[in-house]
Amino acid sequence: MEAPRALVAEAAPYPFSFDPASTALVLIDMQRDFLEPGGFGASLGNDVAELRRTIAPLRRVLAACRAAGMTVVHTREGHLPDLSDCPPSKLLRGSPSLRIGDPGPKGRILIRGEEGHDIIEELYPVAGEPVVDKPGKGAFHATEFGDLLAARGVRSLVVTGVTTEVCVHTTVREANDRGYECLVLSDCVGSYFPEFQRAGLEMIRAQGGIFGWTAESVAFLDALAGAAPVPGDPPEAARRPAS
Ligand code: C5J
Repeated sequence: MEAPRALVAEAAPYPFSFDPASTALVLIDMQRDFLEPGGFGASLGNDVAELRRTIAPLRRVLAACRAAGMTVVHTREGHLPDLSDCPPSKLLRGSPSLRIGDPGPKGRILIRGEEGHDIIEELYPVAGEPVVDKPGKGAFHATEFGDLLAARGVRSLVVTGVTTEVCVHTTVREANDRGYECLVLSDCVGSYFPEFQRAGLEMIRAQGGIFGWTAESVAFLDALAGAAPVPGDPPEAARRPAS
């Protein structure tokens, strides 16, 4: 049997070790309604540029994870057309100008099958990549997410997507409780609110990594490419053949 391949990414609060064979890349809710100009998020007055800056680094991470043969899972937040999976507490909260299920700029807001509910073209899933439709903020609640990770032997998650303080946080907190090691890529998660982005990332790595680790995507990509040292490896000089 092949030994697990431990890679190490520079991360905070300390380096993150992972085996690509048991690690999944998770892309949370990279949906048109959150990210595209003219979508639901923009119609509420949010600056989608705050979220769109995640697209370019996430495309590089997605390509590298696909090339490495890693598990890749996408999620979408949304509801059935009859809203039977949307609790009144979510439907009626606050007094937004548009509610879930109302006609929005890209179809009914957060309803499965509508244009705005789907994933942006730049990060569109390819055949074989599961897409988890979730009615809640977290990826585990009322979905097959936990089962599909277990079926693939996943133990670590590299978490990306939007928004940092809502669906990313909810998913990471629950994943942590379920025993997954979570690395959140700071330039691949986004919030409409810069102060929430900063605080959201700090909360994850506070107190010795209370929910997980954070790293820039380049650190993860370097590790995946084998650029970072592997624990237990002899130092570079010792690996060089004697001349
Ligand atoms: C997500 C939200 N995806 N902010 N949803 O974070 O309502």
